[in-house]
Order: sequence, then structure tokens, then C-alpha cells
Amino acid sequence: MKLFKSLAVLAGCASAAAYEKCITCEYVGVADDETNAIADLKAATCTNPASDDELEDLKYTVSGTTDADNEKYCVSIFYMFEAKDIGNKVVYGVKRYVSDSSVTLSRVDVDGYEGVKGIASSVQQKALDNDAKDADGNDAPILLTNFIERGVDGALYMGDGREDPVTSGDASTVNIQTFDSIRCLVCHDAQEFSTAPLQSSDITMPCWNPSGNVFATDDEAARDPTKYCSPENGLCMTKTWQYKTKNDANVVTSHWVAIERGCASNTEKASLGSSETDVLTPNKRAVSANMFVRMYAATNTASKAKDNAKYPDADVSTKIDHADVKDDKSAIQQGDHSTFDIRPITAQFMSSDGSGKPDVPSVAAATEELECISCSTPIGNTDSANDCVTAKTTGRVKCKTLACSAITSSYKLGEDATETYYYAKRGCAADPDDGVTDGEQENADDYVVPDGWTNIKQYNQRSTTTNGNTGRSSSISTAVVFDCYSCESSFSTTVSGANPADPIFDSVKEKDTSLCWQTFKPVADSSSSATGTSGSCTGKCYVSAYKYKESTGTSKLPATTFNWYIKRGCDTEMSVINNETPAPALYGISQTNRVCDYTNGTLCNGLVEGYDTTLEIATQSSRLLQCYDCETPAGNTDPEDPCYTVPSTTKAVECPDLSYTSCSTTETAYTLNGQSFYGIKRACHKGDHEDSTEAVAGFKNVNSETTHCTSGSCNKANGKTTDLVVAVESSPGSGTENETEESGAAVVAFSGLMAVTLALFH
Ligand SMILES: *[C@@H]1O[C@H](CO)[C@@H](O)[C@H](O)[C@H]1NC(C)=O
Ligand SMILES: CC(=O)N[C@H]1CO[C@H](CO)[C@@H](O)[C@@H]1O
Repeated sequence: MKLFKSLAVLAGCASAAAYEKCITCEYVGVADDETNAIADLKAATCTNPASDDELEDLKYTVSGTTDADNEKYCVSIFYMFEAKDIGNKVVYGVKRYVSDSSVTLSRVDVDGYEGVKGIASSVQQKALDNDAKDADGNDAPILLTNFIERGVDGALYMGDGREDPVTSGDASTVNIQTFDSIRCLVCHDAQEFSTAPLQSSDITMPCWNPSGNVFATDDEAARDPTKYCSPENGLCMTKTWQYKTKNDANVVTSHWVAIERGCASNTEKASLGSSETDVLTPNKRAVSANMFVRMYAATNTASKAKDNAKYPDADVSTKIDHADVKDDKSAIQQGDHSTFDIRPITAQFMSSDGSGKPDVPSVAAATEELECISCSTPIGNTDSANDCVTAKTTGRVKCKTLACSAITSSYKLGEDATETYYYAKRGCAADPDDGVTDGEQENADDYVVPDGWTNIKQYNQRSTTTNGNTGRSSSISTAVVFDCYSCESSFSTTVSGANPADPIFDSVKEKDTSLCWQTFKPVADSSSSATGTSGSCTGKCYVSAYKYKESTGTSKLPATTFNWYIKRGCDTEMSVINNETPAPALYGISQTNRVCDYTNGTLCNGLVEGYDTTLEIATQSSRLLQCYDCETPAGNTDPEDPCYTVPSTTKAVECPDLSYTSCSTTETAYTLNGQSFYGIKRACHKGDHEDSTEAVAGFKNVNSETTHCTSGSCNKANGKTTDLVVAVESSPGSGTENETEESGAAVVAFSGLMAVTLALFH
């Protein structure tokens, strides 16, 4: 505001030239459809603010008063894309900034997204003939590049990044860019310090700077709403705050910094922070504290959402100063489409090195540590009058997290059990922001549930009042044994004809003799058949399965064999995870693995996915591995031998069947008495494919090296012709016992090639 006024005064004196102004601002929005997004981009988005706006310093870069500061370029980037997971709504944005050099009209990658394109262009600031003013008499004109819509004013392309700008021919019909999702990282953390951290990078909790590898970005994580969320309004949110605690003697005992990241809810207000009116209280702790609430554009992939979330850092020179924001504009309802919304595309107040001050509001006076009841029941407690169960204990603890917690559970192990177990644990809530709500939790935490059981409920209580953690479970659960289906089934069916359709499960089900593809619950009546089960499982239940087809007929009588494989069981090692792995000993076929635990209930591995048996697993097409298959003649001395140095015209051959999963190359090259020997064997290989080295019999220092590779035609590399080892023969009789034995074993393992070669030499 100040800056504007002084400019106007200077211009009034006519002592310096006035220039058109550029705006620096960003805006991201979400429209119901493409038409509305176009309308929004054409309308006043990051354009002409009213003169009484208090956000000028946030939104403008104003030309200086000397010629050197002027004639810069006002740049804009417009973009738009459809995001499927928010009901095909359209995310659109505009970014305006000032550049020293011209930006030519072109299609560019938009920062902060993965593969989202925009259109960039620029116009140069010009000196004004006379000191132009707006209606209020104190503003020079603002220079803008506008959104280009095909079909309007002769434009042939759409200026939203879906295509390159075109200036001749017919108007394009290219569709809007489309992405599956928009994403924000979800996490929260609080970290304790002895004194307030001075630099953002001093704070090491993962959610503060998520760029490490703590947060997975794979497909499964990306779809998990507890890890990444999808905001319908297009905005991610970061909340930060801090507090300190003191003891009875009024001495400060700890300092805490807390953060929460996620999607901005529609009722959330961005708080630019400096104002006293921005008090938002973290209500899960017995404290009142200011919070900063920052918002920025959600991006189109999980990994980018993680990348965009950096150290909250208020003090970096490139950040837009937010200190001038006045009270009446300091908390802005997001979702309001007024010109003055702050909906930045770039994550604000964050840096990748965290060298600035932590971006947290200043801390209020220290808060007294909260006293909570502290106790836990002994293992296997069956006494309902235990003083931790009844909360009558005199145990107390002072909590710096400013929240008390109670976890209680009562259960019987099975219908017929006579004894009831009573579990209770009371103390500080280690993480008051973990989302645990008061009341019954359907499946108790693992430290409450005895191994091999399920169906036990837990009662949670959080309290911010002194010794308020007195809650107690009101019901007794009847636990059931945590059992897994345990079975294996592998069968094939051959269908004649070219390209037959996949057989449905019903047509092959009599081959599923172990009832493993389709599971049948154990029944009391032992005469009906049921799928086998593991009995009480102290790990997770898993299911691993694949289906593939191979052509088995001839060209005259084409046929396709469909193969089905499934295995279910209890994994006590916890080594199976939800993923896809190569099917053991089958080239190019992948196996789907799924696990579930006691929280899913007994026999939870009855399905692979939530579909019927026919559709659970897709049939994969198979293709045989191709390898070079040849061997140099015994005692070969020709480096150009067509197996040692494979000519480019030679073709690899198909391996006999899918059990060949790698191509091998075994190379034995050395020089003996000035003569070089070049031995190689290339082949299809089944089984383990670790690379290996074997000593060659008859020599002290010659090895044959076997390497494996797993892609088609991969074992083609030329044998080596330089730096060959100069062989030292082991004279018969002088070798020690152990050398002789090792060498003998090597010859057997080495397919006879060198045995033959050596026989010729000696
Ligand atoms: C097991 O429970 C988890 C968490 O509720 C859920 O995501 C998963 O799909 C369940 N798995 C099965 C096999 O039901
Ligand atoms: C007892 C003896 O001579 N052992 C030999 C066995 O082989 C190793 C490696 O080849 C030699 O280092 C030992 O000297």
C-alpha cells in the first residue's frame, strides 16, 4: 500500500517515466466442468484488484521508477486438466510473474505437477506517454496476457496446455488433459525439544520434511486415504503450531512443535498467521495455541504430493512477505471465488533445505504439564477388581503431551471359556493427534489381543482434564481363534480353436479338488467338504495366485492351455505383503499376493480380491523366453567364432518351456604359452540364477564366469578378447588335497566344456 502511494506521488511530479505494471500472483481453482473452467480462466482470476485491497504486496510486483527496472516481461502460464477421482471435475490455474527476459508462446510443464502442461507467454512493459491513472487517480494500468480459447477471436488452439499453440489450419479438436487423481500428503507429527528450535531444519520429525523415504508413494500407498487424500476443492493444507510445558516449580520442561498435513476441508480458513486474531486451538491437548494454516494446490500424483511438501520455513528470501496482511483479510474463506482469494499453486512458506526459521506462530506462555492416572494390568489379568481396571490406582504421571489416555478391554477366549480377562492401560497419550476417538474400537490393538485370536474389542478414552483417564470398557468380547484357509490348487484346462475366451470358473471347478480357488467354510457336519484351514494363526493369513494361458496346439489345430494356481495359508514370518511378485519358475508370469490379519477376522484369506472367483485374477498371456544357445568348439582360439562374438544377424531361440526363466553365459578365456583360448557357452536356464565363478581344473588361476539375465535375447554380449588371465597350470601331484577336490567339483558343474578342452591340451 505504501509503495503504491509513493509511486503515485512520484508519477505526479512527472520526474520519472511511469510504466505499465505486472502482477505476481497464482491461483488454482476447481470447476464442475471444462466450460466453467474456461469461463473462470477468462474471468478475473489473478487480474485487476480493487484499489482498496489490502493484499497488494502479496499479489503485485510493481515496476521501479528507473528505466533499468522497467521494460521487463509480464509472464503468464495457464493450465487445466480433468481429475477423474473428484468426479471428473476440472482443476485449472494461472500463474503470473515478472521476468527479465521474454518467454515465447509455448507449451510448458507446470511446476509442482507430473506431466501437466500449460501455455506460457509474455508481454513487455512499456513506458506510458502520460501518467495513466485509474478511476481513483492513483494507479497505472496493469499489463496482462489473457487466456486463449479456440474459436474465439480466430484462435485455433486452446491455451490450457492440452496442445502446442497452432496458428494456421483448422481450429483444433484436442481434448482436455486428463489425470486419474489429485493428491495431498496426509501426515501429522509432534516433536519435543528442550528449547525452541531456531532453524526449520533442526526439526527432524518425518511429517515436517517428508522428502525422505518414510512416506511410500507406490500405487497401494497412493490409494490409501490415510496416506494421500484427494481434495474436491483442489487444495492441500498444512497446519503448524507450538507450545511449551512447565512443571510445578514453574520451570520450563519441554518445547513442542506440531504439524498436520492433509486436504483442506471446505470450512477451513487459510491463516496467514501474523495476526492475533488467528487463534485456532489444537483441542486434543490441554493447551491453547495459535496455528498457521497454509494452503496450496493439490497435485496429480502421490510422489509429487510428497515432493511438494517441504520444510515449513517462514524466513526464506524468495517467499512472499505475509507480514503486511491486515486483520480483515488475514483469514480468507477458501472456496470463495472472489478475486482476492489466496489459492496459491506453489506450496508457500516451505523450502527444501529448511534454512529459515520454523514456520510456526510464536509460542504463548508455558502450560502446566497435565497429570494423568498411570498404571497397567499384569499379563493375563483375570481380576475385575484390579485397581488399574477400576481406575482406583494412586499411580500418577505428568504428561508433556498434555493429553491422558485409557485403553481397556475385557474378553473371553471362546464361547465355552470360564475365565474373563481384563486389560487396562492408563497414562499419557503418546500422540494426541493420532485420530483415535473415544469409544469402542472394533478390533483391539495387537498388544491387547493374544496371539492367534481375533474379534476382541477395545475401549479408548482421551482426556484433557487432570486425571480424567478413568474410562472403562462396558462390554465383554468373545474372542474366536484366528484361522486361515490353508490349501493349494494347481490345474490346467486346454481349449481348442484360435483365441478361445477364458473359461469361467464353473467350467473348471471340478479340477479344484482341494477347494482352494473357491473356499468353503469349515462346518460342524464333517461329512460335507470344506477347505482346509491352518488352525490358530500367529501371523497373517495370505493368498497368492496367478492365471496364465499358453498356446499348446499346432498351426493347423490351434489350442490354448489355461493354467490356474492358488495357495492360501498362515504366514508366521510376516514375509508376504500385498504386492505382485514373479511367479516362481515361470518366465514372465506374475503372482498376486494378498495378506490380511486378525483385524480382518478369522478366515479372512477367502478371497483374493473382492470379486467372484472367475474375475478375481486376470489371465496373463505367456511368451517363451528367447536366448542365444550355442557353444564354442573345444579348444577354440578364434575370437570371431560365431558363439564367442555373436553376429548381429544371428537370432536367439525360444526356450523349451516357461520354466526357463533366465539366459546364461558361461565364459572361460585365458592365455596359455602365448596362445589365447576363447570358450563360451550360451543357453536357456531354469532354476536359481545367481551369477557364479568356478575354478577351472588343471589351472591355479583360471575361472569360468557364469552370468544370467532375464530379458529376451539378453545373453548376446561378446566374449572378452583383452586382459585375458595368463594361465598357470597346476602340476599334477604338487596340488594340495583341497584344491584337487574343488577343481573336480567345478568340472562337473561346468557342463563338461572345459573338461574336454583340457583333455586336448594335456
Ligand atoms: C483387512 O482390513 C483392512 C483394514 O480395514 C482392509 O483395508 C483390507 O481390505 C482387509 N482385507 C481383507 C482381505 O478383507
Ligand atoms: C592345506 C592347504 O594347502 N590348503 C589350501 C586349500 O586351498 C586354499 C585355496 O585354494 C589354499 O589357500 C590353501 O592353502
